[in-house]
Amino acid sequence: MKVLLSLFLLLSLAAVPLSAETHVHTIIPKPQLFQPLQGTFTLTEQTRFDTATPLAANALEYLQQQLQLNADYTIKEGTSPRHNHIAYLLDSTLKDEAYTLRITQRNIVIKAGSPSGFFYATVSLMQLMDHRIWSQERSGVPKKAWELPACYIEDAPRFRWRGMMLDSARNFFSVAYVKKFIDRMAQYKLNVFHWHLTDDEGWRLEIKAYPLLTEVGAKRGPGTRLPFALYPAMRGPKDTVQQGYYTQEEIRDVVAYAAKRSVSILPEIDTPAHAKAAVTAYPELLQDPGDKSRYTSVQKVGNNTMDPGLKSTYLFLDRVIEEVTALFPFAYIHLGGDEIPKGAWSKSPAVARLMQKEHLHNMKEVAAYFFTKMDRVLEKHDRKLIAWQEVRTHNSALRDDTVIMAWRGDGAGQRAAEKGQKVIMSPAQYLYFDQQYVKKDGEHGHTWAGPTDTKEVYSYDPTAALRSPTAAQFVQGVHGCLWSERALTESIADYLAWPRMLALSEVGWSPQEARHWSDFERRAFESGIKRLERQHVHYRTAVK
Ligand code: TNX
Repeated sequence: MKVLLSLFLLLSLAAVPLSAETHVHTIIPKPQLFQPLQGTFTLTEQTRFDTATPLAANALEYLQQQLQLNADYTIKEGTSPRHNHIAYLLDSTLKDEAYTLRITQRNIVIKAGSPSGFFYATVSLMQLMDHRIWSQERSGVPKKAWELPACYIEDAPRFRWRGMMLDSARNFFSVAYVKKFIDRMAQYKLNVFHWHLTDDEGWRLEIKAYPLLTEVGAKRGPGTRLPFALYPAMRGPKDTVQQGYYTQEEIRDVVAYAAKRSVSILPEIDTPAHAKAAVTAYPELLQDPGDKSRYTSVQKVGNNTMDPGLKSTYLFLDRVIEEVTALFPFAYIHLGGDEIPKGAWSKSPAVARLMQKEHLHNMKEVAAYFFTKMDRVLEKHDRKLIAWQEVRTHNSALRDDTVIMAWRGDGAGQRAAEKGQKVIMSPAQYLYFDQQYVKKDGEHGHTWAGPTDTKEVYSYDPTAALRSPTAAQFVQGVHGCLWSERALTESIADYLAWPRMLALSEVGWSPQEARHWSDFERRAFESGIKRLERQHVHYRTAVK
């Protein structure tokens, strides 16, 4: 039996085309082109850098900071001698995010046309170094010499949108954790941090015009206005107050931190549903006092929506968005739009008046009216709309550049792309990292869309289901979601996210035809996790 098994293993190994590349690099996500060259380059304190372009500044700063921590030196600027030298050169023929990296025994030459290109080249360079380079705390035994295998890399992403969502509403995550999360995204070339800042269970963003949003809406549990467990699936001790929000100053700091790492932040203000915290803070603005409807969301939260029949709802959101716009420079704002409960507004006199005036026939049309109006609000503030897929279903009045996030299975995203609508793929069965890896007692995570192990994430091809060849251009990219009803602590959040985020990184970046699980598995589980260990990430160790 053993002999048979080894024979089988040998044969299956032989069946995988073993390019030279498979042996020499451990870069995640896998670059488009990797050519091994002869020899190694050794980076030391004597190495000099040379850069004629300010576009490389963030990349260089990142490398220097890691060297300072782990080598106890930074490298100095200098153009000669022309060996033992790293050059950052501007090449404007290279598109945003693209780069080339040539390492020879004598020199390193990095070329890019954008800050992100320089940053990604640097991240690849660092992944070729000993994994000690990734440590975030000062090393007691600094490593002085760093060997790099000579090679040539040409690289650019498959998708321009490679996102990851963190839900700070259900469970609050500290600024320090959010920064770590963003930093790790950047290390794997993920470029959009989607920050779920409001939900039934909490409003986490300071809004100067409406202080009660955080005074009332950022706390839940005994003695507060929000019960601890709004959602029965919510885990955690029910007898303590759970609270937290981000001040505007903290937000600015996080936005700047992310920008240095080529990560944009997409803020989400979930409307009109998933808004129990907001409607509890400002019931007189957001709910019709004459509304006798009683309803619960799919997650069993009662009367959790803003009323689209009230003028004050739009005035409120307009002012909130004005502040959000001042904080987040990204071109898009996410307005939620998911899971409007059945029965919402059914007895709202304000909605009845709206329906009559605007000739709306049902609640779907009311929701469509709401989003059309909100899209105009965003337009006024020079922002584009992103929303969960529900928003497109009955609405053709949204601007063409509206992007939907398809989360309910693969089909919705596919249909949107085929209709020529911009879409980000976030199918729950592959990319919801709040789901269990495997179905097992004691395993962290939800069960409704999973289980989803790392291999399953890796197997996802965002355009595989498309029937028309022109549809692929509407797929903007991919997006993982870490909802936090069950991610109670940072270490559980880490566990749920890693190593699945390594797989996401490659799904979003690497060419489909270059992706093979066995090759990824080696890079991820032999080297990728060593880097995570260096940063004390509580990743899930088991492959299965
Ligand atoms: C569905 S996906 C939700 C979230 C939950 C998540 C739990 C979506 C747009 N809504 O409110 O947190 O499932 O997996």
